Amino acid sequence: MSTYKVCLIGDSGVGKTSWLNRLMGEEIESMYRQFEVVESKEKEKFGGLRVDEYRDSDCCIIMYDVSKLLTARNISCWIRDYRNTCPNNPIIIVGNKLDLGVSKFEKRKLPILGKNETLVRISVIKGINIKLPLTLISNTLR
Ligand SMILES: Nc1nc2c(ncn2[C@@H]2O[C@H](COP(=O)(O)OP(=O)(O)OP(=O)(O)O)[C@@H](O)[C@H]2O)c(=O)[nH]1
Ligand SMILES: [Mg+2]
Repeated sequence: MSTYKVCLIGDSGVGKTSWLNRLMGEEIESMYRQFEVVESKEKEKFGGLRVDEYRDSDCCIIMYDVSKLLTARNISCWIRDYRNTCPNNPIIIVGNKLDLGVSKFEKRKLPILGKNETLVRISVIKGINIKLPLTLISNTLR
């Protein structure tokens, strides 16, 4: 079975590490074993990953916090950062913290999605849709 390399980036505090930890706590079905996820370093607002880490990846997850508008507005910066190295790979935009409610003005802050860009909303804490980002990736890359 081939392995998919996934870059996981997004503003600090949106829940990237929590999501990875939660997934690891799940009973891992064989399908999910094929993912190798590299998360951007802690507390680096626009740190992102290294170019060589982007270059090796098959796709990217950009996480934001549905209750924090600034993190939605920053998605386009993260897209640009990844697209500099990987113009055509799929990007899954993951809005986390659905349990806190989606900000009323979110729609205005979200970027217009391009080809190969999909948006899903999840809640790590409530366990809503937490496997969906990986399912979408495996469907897209298959
Ligand atoms: N309400 C709520 N809080 C969440 C959820 N997921 C994560 N959190 C909280 O968000 C905070 C930040 O989570 P982290 O996983 O450390 O965020 P991160 O994106 O890894 O942040 P950096 O490593 O600094 O880039 C923690 O206090 C989590 O408990 C969620 O679904 N709902
Ligand atoms: Mg983290």
